[in-house]
Amino acid sequence: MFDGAFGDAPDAVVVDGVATSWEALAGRADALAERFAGAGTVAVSGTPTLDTVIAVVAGLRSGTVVVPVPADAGPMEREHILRDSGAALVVGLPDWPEVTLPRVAVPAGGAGPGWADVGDDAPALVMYTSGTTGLPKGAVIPRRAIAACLDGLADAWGWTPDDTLVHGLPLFHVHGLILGVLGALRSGSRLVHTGKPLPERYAAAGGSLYFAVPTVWSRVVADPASASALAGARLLVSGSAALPVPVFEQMRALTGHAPVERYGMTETLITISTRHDGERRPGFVGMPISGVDTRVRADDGSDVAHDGETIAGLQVRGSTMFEGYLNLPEKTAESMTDDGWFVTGDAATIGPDGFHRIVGRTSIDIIKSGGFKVGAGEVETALLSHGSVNECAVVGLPDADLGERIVAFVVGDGADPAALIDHVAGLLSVHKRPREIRLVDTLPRNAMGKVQKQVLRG
Ligand code: MCA
Ligand code: AMP
Repeated sequence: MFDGAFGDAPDAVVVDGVATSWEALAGRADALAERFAGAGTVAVSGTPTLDTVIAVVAGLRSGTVVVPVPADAGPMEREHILRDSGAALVVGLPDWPEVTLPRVAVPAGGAGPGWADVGDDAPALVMYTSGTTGLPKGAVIPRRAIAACLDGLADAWGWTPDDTLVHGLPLFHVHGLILGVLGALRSGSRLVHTGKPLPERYAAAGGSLYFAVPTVWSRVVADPASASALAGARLLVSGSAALPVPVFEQMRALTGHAPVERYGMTETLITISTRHDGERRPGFVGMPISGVDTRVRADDGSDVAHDGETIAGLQVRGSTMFEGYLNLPEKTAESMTDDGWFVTGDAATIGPDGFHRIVGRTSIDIIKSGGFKVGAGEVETALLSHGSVNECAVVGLPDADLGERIVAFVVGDGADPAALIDHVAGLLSVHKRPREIRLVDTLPRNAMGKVQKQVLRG
C-alpha cells in the first residue's frame, strides 16, 4: 500500500515533535505485528502519537484489523467499541481502567516480515461513527477503499512525494487518520502532525499541503500572522463540515490561496472535491473524485434536475465505499438503495457544470460540531442516565467557532448544568458534551407527543 518513496529521510514522519524515518517506522510496525498473531482485530487509542501511527501501519502490513478508539472517549463509549469490534488486544498502555484485554507495547525498534499477502477486499479498519439514535456504528473499511480514495485525492490535489503534509487532526477519524496519515504514506510525502491543530503550529511547520476542519481554518484566519505564514504552501484543504464563505475569503486574502474543499463520510471516505488545477468556488465542494459516481434524489426516489437549485438527497457509489456496519446487516441494508447507492443523509445540489453544493443534513438529529459528527440520541441517552434529568432534547445551534454547538434542553429536578456537561463528557467522548444546558419546564411536543426540535432550534 505504501511503496516507501521516502528514501532514508530521518524525519519522514513527525508526530507531535517525534521524528522517524519510514524504514524505522516500518521495522517497529513489523515487530509489533508479530505480537498480533491470531488477534484478528486490535484496538488502539487514537492519541496523536507516533505509536498510534505505528499501530495502524502494523495492522495494514500484517492484515490485522485496527479499531481506533476516540482518544477522549469515556468508559461507556469505549466499552461499546471494544465489545462490538471484538478487539482481542489493546496496543499501548492507555489509561482505560475498566478494560481487561491484554496490552501490547509498541517496540522501540525491530524488524519483521514486511507486507503480508492480503487481498484488497479484506477489512483494514473499523471506524465508529454516530447515527441519529443509539450507539455509534462500526464502519468496516476495506483496504481497496482506502487505496482508491487516496489515489483519487492524489489526482485531485496533485499530491506527490515532493509535498510535506501538515495537520493536527485527531487520529481516530477518516480525516486525520486515513487522509492525514495513510495519505502521506501512500503518496510518499513527508508528514508533520502538529499534535494539536493550533494556528501557530501550522505556521511553524513549513508544509506544502495543509489539512484542517473549518473550525481550525476559522481559528487560523483569526490569527493573521499564522495565516500569512501559510502563503508559501501549495494547497490548503478543508473538509469534515461546511467551510463558511467568509472564512474561505479570509483564507484567500491572508494566504493568497483559495482553499480546496472536499466532502466525504466515514462510510464512503472522501468522494467529492475541488481540484488543484480547477476552479475553487466558495460554498462548493466540486466534483466526484475518480472512481466515484454521485446522484441526487427526491424523497420519492425520483431524479431531480442538475440545475444548481434543486435540493435533494445526495447518493454516492464507487470504489471508496465501506463494506457495511459491523454486526448490523439491517442498518447496512437501510443505508443503501435497491440499486446499490449509498444514501448519505446530506442534502445537496448539483449544477449543470457538475459542481456540488452541500446544503445540510436531512436529519435534525445529526450534529456537526468542530467537524465531529454527534448523534443527538446518544447525548440524550447519556443525559437521561443522570438522576436529575427527567426529559431532554439535544440540538445543534449555529456557532461561529464550531459550526454547530451541542445544546441540551433539560427538564429536571435540581439539575446542575455544569455537572450535566461533565456527566456526558465522562461517559461519551469529551467532544460530545453539550456546550450549553438550558433548563426548561417542558419540551415543545406535537399532537403525537414527539419533541419539536425545529421549535427548539428557533
Ligand atoms: C473541556 N475539556 C474537558 C471538558 N471540557 N475535559 C473533560 N471534561 C470536560 N467537561 C478539555 C478537552 O478534553 C480538551 O483537552 C480541552 O478541554 C479542549 O477541548 P474542547 O473545548 O472540546 O476543544 P475544542 O477547542 O472545541 O476543539 C476544536 C477542535 C476539535 C480542535 C477543532 O473539534 C477537533 O479536533 N475537530 C476535528 C474533528 C475531526 O477530525 N473530524 C473528522 C471526522 P485537551 O486539549 O487536553 O485534549 S469527519 C470525517 O472523517 C469525514 C470523513 C470527513 O469529511 O473528513
Ligand atoms: P462523519 O460521519 O464524521 O464522517 O461525517 C460525515 C459528514 O460530514 C457528512 O455526511 C457531511 O454532513 C459532513 N461533511 C463532510 N465534509 C463536508 C463538507 N465539505 N461540507 C459540508 N459537510 C461536510
